[in-house]
Parts: sequence; C-alpha cells; structure tokens
Amino acid sequence: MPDRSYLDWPFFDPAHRELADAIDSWAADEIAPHEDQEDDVDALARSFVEKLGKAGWLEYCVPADCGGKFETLDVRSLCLIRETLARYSGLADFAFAMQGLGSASISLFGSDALKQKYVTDVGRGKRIGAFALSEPAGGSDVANMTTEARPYDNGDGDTYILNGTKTWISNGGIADQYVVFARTGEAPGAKGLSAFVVDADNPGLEISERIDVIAPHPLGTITFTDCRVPASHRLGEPGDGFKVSMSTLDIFRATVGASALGFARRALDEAIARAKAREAFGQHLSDMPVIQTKLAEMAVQVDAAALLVYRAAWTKDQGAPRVTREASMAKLYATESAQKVIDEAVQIHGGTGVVSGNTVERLYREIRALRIYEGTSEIQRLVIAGQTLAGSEGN
Ligand code: COS
Repeated sequence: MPDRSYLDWPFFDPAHRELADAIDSWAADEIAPHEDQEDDVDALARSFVEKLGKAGWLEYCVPADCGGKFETLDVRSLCLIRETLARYSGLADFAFAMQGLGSASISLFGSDALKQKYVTDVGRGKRIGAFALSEPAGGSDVANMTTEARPYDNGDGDTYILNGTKTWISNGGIADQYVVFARTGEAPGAKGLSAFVVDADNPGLEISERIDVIAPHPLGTITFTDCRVPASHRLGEPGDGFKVSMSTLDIFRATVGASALGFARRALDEAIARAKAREAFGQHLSDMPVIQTKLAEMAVQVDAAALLVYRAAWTKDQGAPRVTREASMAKLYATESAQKVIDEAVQIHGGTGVVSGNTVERLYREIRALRIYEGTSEIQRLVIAGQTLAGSEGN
C-alpha cells in the first residue's frame, strides 16, 4: 500500500484529500489496463484526453468562467492529479498536463471570446491544446526567439503574419490549437514578444516533423509560412508575450515536479516490493543494510520533493503574485531526485530492472525529459540564483 500520510500535511484542505482518493481509485480502474499499449501514442493520448474529460478531471485545468472547478487554477489539485496519474501512466499524466499548459495562457490573458471558443472545450476533453514556445535554435533563451509576427492591415481588420519554426512541441500533430509566441518587435528582447492562439488548420501552419523520443508521446515541429492570424487572437497586449509565457510556466513548473514525484513514488513502491520479495545469500534484500540505506535515501528524496512541490503549489494558491523561486526549486529538486530514486529502483531490481516492459524500466525512460522540458535544470538554477541574489540585496 503506497504511503499516503503526506496527505495529512497542512498544505491540504479536506477537499484535496478527497480528490487524491478519488483520482487514485479512478486511475486504478481506468488507466492501469492501458499501461503498456503505447503502439499508437496519438490514439492513446487522444483517448486519455477524452476519458479525463468525460470523468471531469480536466475541469481542474480550466477556470470557473470556462466551466472549471475553481475561479482560478488550484495548483495543489493540479499537482495531486498529476502525481497520481504519473504513478499509473506517464502518457495519461502528459495528456492531463498538456490540457492545462496548452490553455492556461488563454485563460489567464485571453479575451472572453477566446476563452469561450478555445478553453471551455479543452476542459471537456473535446479540444486538445498545445504550448509552442521553443525554437530550433534554443528553448531556454525565450527572449531571443526568432519566430516573427508582423502586424498587417488587410483592409478588413488587423492581422498578424507569422513566419518561423517551433519545435519540441508536445501535442504537435494532434492539437486543435496552439498557443504560439512570436516576436512582434515593440522592443528588443523579452519586451518585444507577443502570444497568439492559432487554430491547427489555419492556412500557413504546417506540422513539418514528428519527433520520436525515449518515452513516446505526441511531439512535433511546426512551421509557420505567411500564416495570417487575426489580431483578436493575441493574448494580452502587444509585447506581453514573455509575461504570458512565464506566468503560465510559474503555474505548471510545480506540476512538472509533481509528475516527477509520482514517478519516484511508484519507483520506491516497486523497489520496496522487490526488496521484500527477492532473496539472496539466505536473506531478503530488505534485510541487508546496503539495500536499507538505498531505500532510506530514496524515501528522504521523495518526501523532500513532495515538500517543495506542495510548498510551491500552496504558495501560489494563497494568492502570491509570483512563485518563480518556489516553482523552480520544486521542479529542479523533484525531477533531479526522481531520476536518482528511479535509478536506484532499477539497481535494486538487478537485471530485471532493465528488461523492456518492466515498470522501473519504463519509469527510467519516462523521467528523463522532465529534467529538460519547461525549463532545464540549468535554467531553474539560474532562476533560483537570480531570485536568491535579488532577495539578499541590501544585506
Ligand atoms: N513572471 C512574470 N514576469 C517575469 C517572470 C515570471 N516568472 N520571469 C521574468 N519576468 C519578467 C522580469 O521581471 C523582467 O521584467 P522587467 O524587465 O520589467 O524587470 C522580464 O520578464 C525579463 O526577465 P529576465 O531579464 O529574467 O529574462 P531573461 O531573458 O534573462 O530570461 C529565463 C529569463 C532564462 C529565466 C527565461 O527565459 C526562461 O525561463 N527560460 C526557459 C524557458 C523554458 O521553460 N523553455 C522550455 C520551453 S516550454 S516546454
């Protein structure tokens, strides 16, 4: 039985504890049987979106004015759901997370018309969203992106013309809509970007490549060639793009930590079960100090990650305007420590740990990208250092 004692921590309300139980029993029934059917990831990702929508879980990804559960996104709920889904299936967690990441910029900064058209159905699982920030020349240096959105007045209203390439785009190829960040040139660097919502079938938008990765999920490169987007599809004011992207990542970075935490918890559970079952030299592995030391280190890392993840989520839910430091710490520590926990779980499994199809082998592949996407560990350290130095000014 997995350790559930952390749900008694003061970060949570009674409703969160009920949510954690409800999503866990739903996932046990609905997801576990699909775990290994990853032949057609597009179809499986779509089916997860549909199921999550039907069961009402995607209502946690959108705000109340778009049919969601809460007035603003409740980050603790997002984290509890991601953590739980990740324990069962990385792809189910991915499908859930992308509905949130792909729509939050619209729900935070879009007009009422855009919210109704593009967010409400994401929360029902009837439209699939995506977040197109990274470019071939770099995903980390957002302020230097080169995709361009040139204002153009065609006589019947304002339009932008998009040209450029976005890559590593999750849901690229299956999304119905993309939140796209582009240079509009109000100022050099970060202050000259804007964000737009673009329909997948908008002429000039093409999925130019699909990308296969070690833990399969829908992923692609998108090319914009003279792609005309109405100015009414801009999110916020011209020049707000960097703020739109960072405010969205401030919410979702903590949830990436939660996903890593789910993978780590599953790995720890698998390692404990293996250590109790496997005998060597006349005793169970769990009786050997060398294995006990590993399990102890793993348990500490899981709890430390959970504390940072739920501290960040709780801080945001208390209404903090920015949780950049807390979210970066949560993402950095939870993803890096999950990699170590999973690696030890593989080690405790011995040869079976690297056999294709073994749960810990799958986790070993699933965790890797989380140290890269939504800001690499190196970027998180830069952010944390910047915030820490700024916080110590005057000392
Ligand atoms: N929320 C709101 N505003 C923010 C912000 C945040 N989280 N982070 C920065 N800003 C503001 C800053 O306050 C600054 O505004 P002022 O000039 O008015 O002070 C402005 O945005 C520029 O910030 P900064 O100077 O820190 O920008 P940099 O170009 O140095 O880059 C990093 C900052 C590297 C942290 C940013 O580009 C980043 O997070 N990169 C990683 C992106 C990423 O996650 N990519 C993966 C793709 S998504 S899957």
